[in-house]
Amino acid sequence: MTDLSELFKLFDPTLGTIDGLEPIERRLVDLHTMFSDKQAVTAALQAENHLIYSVTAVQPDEGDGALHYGIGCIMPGRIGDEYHMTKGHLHSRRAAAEVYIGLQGEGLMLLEDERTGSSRTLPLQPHSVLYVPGATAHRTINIGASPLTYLGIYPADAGHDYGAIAERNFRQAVICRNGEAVVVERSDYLRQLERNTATGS
Ligand code: PAN
Ligand code: ZN
Repeated sequence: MTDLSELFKLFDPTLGTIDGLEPIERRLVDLHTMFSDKQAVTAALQAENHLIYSVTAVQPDEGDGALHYGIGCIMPGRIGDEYHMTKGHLHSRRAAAEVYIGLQGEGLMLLEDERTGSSRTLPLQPHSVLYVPGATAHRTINIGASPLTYLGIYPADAGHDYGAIAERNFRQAVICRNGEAVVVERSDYLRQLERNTATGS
């Protein structure tokens, strides 16, 4: 029988924390390879290995039909023009879907279908519920000026596969252009960064 304390938790939608549980912190050094602007990564790391996001996971039960969930909190900010984001992953059990619920702040979710390579971007904000289908790489991005917090609920046996994304990254990137968040092809963004370096702009 699952312990009563596992059945009920209090969470703070502003801080993105769950009472009594220690968050896992992801700092710039943990995902520096994911951001495209390498000069900006180096400059930011020289200043501080700052917190990008934290996640607190709850695993109340295991086995067939059981659920796990987590609360995430992504700090506002950018590395170069690219907004703070999560590492992103596929579920090890590819069929496992997930539900995201926006709690606070202004965000986006980047979904990339592993089978077709096609991408979709959905808004993640308070009062929104997002369904992430199976076999879909997912990354959360804070495009606002305050922390972005959300809940994610997934099958207990989903598992987290970070390998594929760590190797190839998402095909699209979310960057700031003229004060607006825009979704661009990462390859185009990388070419633009190379041109800027070559021309010294
Ligand atoms: C979420 C994520 C959370 C952090 O709970 O784990 O947003 O992102 P990364 O796991 O990519 O670092 C989830 O999707 N769980 O399955
Ligand atoms: Zn997930």
